[in-house]
Amino acid sequence: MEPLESKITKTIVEHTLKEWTELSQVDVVIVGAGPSGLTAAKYLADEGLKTVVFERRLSFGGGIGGGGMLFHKIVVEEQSLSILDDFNVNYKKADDLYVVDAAELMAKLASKAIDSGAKIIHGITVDDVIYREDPLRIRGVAIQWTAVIMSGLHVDPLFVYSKAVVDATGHDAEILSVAARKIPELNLALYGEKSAHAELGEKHVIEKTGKVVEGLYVAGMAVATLHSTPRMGPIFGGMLISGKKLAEIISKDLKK
Ligand code: 48H
Repeated sequence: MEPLESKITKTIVEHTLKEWTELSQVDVVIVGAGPSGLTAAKYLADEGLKTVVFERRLSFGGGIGGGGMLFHKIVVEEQSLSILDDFNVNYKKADDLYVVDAAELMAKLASKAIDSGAKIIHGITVDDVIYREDPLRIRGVAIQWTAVIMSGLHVDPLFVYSKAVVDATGHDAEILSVAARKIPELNLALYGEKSAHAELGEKHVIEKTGKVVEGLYVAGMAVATLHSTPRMGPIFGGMLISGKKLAEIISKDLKK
């Protein structure tokens, strides 16, 4: 009889490898499992698009978990309530704002994205993109175990080929940064986010969400870093609306 220990190993390796084989080519790669990335993932998966989210950490939610200065609540404005409803997230009216529990938001964004069919993989850092010329476009990402990056070992990455890549990495806009630095033909410049102006910050992050260059899209706080728009603090409606808006844009682009 096969010992339990060997069964554990075989089962995990076999099932993981089967999924990784399927993930070598997808419709959409989302980098970052923060609010914008998870929201985009759910709505893209709802459209039947094969969507994978790579998250560097071993957790979901990005900046949600920190609430506002570690107070475990965040706020949203009325315009994002329909998204909270789609994710079954509870909220309480407080004047003209709505208060949401940070842990509930993180858990439910992830849970609904997974239920819709998006695959979320933790412990993976995206550290480069794939590109093609004639016409110039982004065609996927290079991925590495976060643990390998932390170890400082020289290990070559693997690749995931895709029709669209989403930078949902937050303040650092890491994917846009690497593309701007390593593919100068893209003429991509990041101007850095502006100081706090919550109202304008929310407005601009939503307005400027979208395609950056062919195959490369931006959502969430990375939009502010790209376009030099203001930060807004722990009001998260803009992040959710940005994620949903981007899913609509990509779905349209991929169905052309
Ligand atoms: C894999 C990566 C990589 C990488 C980063 O920061 P996030 O929460 O991002 P958004 O844009 O969805 O939400 C921003 C919001 O949390 C915020 O910071 C706000 C509203 N700030 C306002 C203010 O005034 O400060 O999530 C990004 C996620 C994180 O989980 C990272 O670990 C992950 O992306 N990530 N994953 N490969 N190269 N870079």
